[in-house]
Amino acid sequence: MSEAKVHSTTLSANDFDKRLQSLPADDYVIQTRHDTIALGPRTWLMGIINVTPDSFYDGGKRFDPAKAVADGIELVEAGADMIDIGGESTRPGAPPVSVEEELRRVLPVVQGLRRTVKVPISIDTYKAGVARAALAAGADIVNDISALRFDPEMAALLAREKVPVVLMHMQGTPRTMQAEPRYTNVLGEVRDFLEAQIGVALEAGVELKNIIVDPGIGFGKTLDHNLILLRGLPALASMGYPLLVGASRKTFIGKILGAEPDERLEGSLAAAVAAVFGGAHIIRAHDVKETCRAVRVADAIRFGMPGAQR
Ligand code: 7PM
Repeated sequence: MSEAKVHSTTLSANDFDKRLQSLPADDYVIQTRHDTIALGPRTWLMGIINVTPDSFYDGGKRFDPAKAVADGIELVEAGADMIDIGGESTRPGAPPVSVEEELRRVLPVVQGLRRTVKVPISIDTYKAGVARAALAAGADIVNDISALRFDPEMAALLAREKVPVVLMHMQGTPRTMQAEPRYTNVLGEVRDFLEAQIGVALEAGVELKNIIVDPGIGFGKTLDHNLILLRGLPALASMGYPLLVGASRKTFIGKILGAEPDERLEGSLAAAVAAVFGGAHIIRAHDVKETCRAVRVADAIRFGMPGAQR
């Protein structure tokens, strides 16, 4: 009869306490031009405003700037810690948009929200021209789904403006990414890609405290790839940069549940909670009120209540 292997997993009370103390990412800081944002005591929530006629979930609803601004204010009231404004759909095969058209869509919304909300505003664009104008209009953060690959001017702009950037992984381009996503080791390749693009950013003069990384859930990934990435988030969190995760209403949830985008709320909340436990610092979500409630409970389990003894 073979003997079952028994590993000692006993931690002294003191070791256990140390492990808990080291869990929260207290020293993760993002430096905007106006604020020092201490990530870590709790998970931050990025609410999404798409100012596009063709976005997969909320497309069309917010094409009117006044409506988009009103919705942004509502997202902040619902608990968004920052707002991400995008003017070009990144849906596979979506038509590209010119700088002029993208600015026509997003600038009034950036201006309107800058006047009315205090939270940081992120501009979702891979075009340096759009980022430049949005930053001048009061945006604080650039969310670049190409991680500096699509516009050779982006890195220098970010360095000059000293603003935080989200470097997101995508295999290929929005047009091609879902054709036949292929990896030998998706987690390792995403990590290597992010390290490489961090190198590009640093080389251009972007500061360490301005870098946020993101595995790009749904961007050139199969269902299995997305699940491996979400399961492997600790390997990305351990890179040492603030980690943003966007799974809200994405196709992989639809595939698991057999659900259309408007039936993906519960699945999105499950993914958000999984991301919190995987070490995500920022969750990007459409349904801010619901995600905020789910994440607050996840945070309390993970970190304890604010001010409580750990
Ligand atoms: C099709 C695929 C349509 C993906 C819409 C989407 C992310 C992002 C988006 C993300 C960061 C959506 C996305 N997703 N930016 N922009 N991370 N940093 O669901 O995961 O809104 S667009």
